[in-house]
Amino acid sequence: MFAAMAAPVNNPDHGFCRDCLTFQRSETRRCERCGSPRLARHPELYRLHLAHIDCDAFYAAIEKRDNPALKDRPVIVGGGKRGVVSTACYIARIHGVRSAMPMFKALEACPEAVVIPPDMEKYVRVGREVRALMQALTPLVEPLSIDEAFLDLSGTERLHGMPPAVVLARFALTVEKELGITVSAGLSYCKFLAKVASDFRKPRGLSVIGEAEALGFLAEQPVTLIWGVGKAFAASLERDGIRTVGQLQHMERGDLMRRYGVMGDRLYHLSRGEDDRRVHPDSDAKSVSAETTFDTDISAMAELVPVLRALSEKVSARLKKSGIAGRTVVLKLKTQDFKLRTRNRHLGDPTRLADRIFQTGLDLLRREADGTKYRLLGIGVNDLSDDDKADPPDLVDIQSRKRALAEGAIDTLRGKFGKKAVETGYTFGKGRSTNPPEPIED
Ligand code: DCP
Ligand code: MG
Repeated sequence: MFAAMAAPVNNPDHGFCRDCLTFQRSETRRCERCGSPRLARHPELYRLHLAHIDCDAFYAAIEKRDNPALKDRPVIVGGGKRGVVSTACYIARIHGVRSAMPMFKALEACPEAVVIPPDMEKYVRVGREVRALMQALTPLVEPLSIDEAFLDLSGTERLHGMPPAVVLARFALTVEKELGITVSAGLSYCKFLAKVASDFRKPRGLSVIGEAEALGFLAEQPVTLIWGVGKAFAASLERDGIRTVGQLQHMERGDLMRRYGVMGDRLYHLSRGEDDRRVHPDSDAKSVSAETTFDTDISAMAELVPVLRALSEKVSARLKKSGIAGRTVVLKLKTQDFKLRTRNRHLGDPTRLADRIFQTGLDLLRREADGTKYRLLGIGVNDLSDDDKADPPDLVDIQSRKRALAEGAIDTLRGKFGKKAVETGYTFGKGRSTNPPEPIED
């Protein structure tokens, strides 16, 4: 194995084999030891430490694992109430089948496909197993969804006896052997480019974007590569004549911010490969949240707001019951195409009040209500502490203070007469007329 080799560690001229994990001294096309063509080589290979790992065709890969007869057949996981493709295996993708495609279209493109209804319980279980293997590599694992996470592998070289690049390759082999599915990994110096890299050569990819090549690489890319630039925003950039990241590299920060606000700042930095976001380890156990998935995707504030209010009250009730409060409010949205958006707002002091959670969430939500259709909305707090220092009356402004007092009164009434005794203006009547979905708690 790698660690046992008397290897010239960190010599950038040496690549390694992704199948037997041995160093490769020369420019051979195949591994000198096992003959594999899967060699990793890059001038910065042994210096980079920020990784993004994403499982390949996740749901479909699990179904193929569990039924070997499907191995060489096109497999689509999906259907059910929404009637869309959740994912398709890479064979079905050759025929043009894609996630979120209506099932009838997918079957037009690939009539011979085997369609399997989703088994979420199983996928969640495998997702957890993948995560446990990640956490064995570093405590700095930040999950983004069921099948992907960022990992900060800096400082782990001594622990593993090998540089992060090799740790990643070994991880991929372990997942294949132990869990029977495959992953792709991206390695870079920042989150943005690590995520871009992991998508490069799927399936079973290991791609590297180094610092030296970042600017040149980015210059060639379409603006949609930038995290947060969806179809609608790309269209407005296009109206301003901006199509490539390279064009953004030539614009000034002030100009971008004047035109596009906070997003302008992001465009400025990310287009230049500047991203200092750190990897935040999984903080599930340290947060209280509630979320709901809609029956049909929604984009209108008028429909999102009452749900946000109901969820905020739910979170607040749980905080109050446990005698705790949170200092950071987290808004979570999942778009129609399953992209997760989380937005945080740090409060001056911890809160347990539904109204403060709601108002903060509302402020965050307004920025995201850009016509995007959402399938999931969630709200929560983290940075938890005891509630003795929560919502100090002398720190909140007069309006919030009034609302805090009102909320205290509502709590007392609900305590006496039950949950439905008082409904606020935001949620009043919604339960009867539009049948809002029940929040699902984390
Ligand atoms: N998913 C879904 N509907 C979507 C997108 C994804 O139900 N529109 C589910 C099914 C996927 C899983 O989430 O298997 C992970 O999403 P990815 O975007 O990572 O897609 P895959 O893992 O399926 O494929 P890839 O190899 O492109 O990562
Ligand atoms: Mg995936």
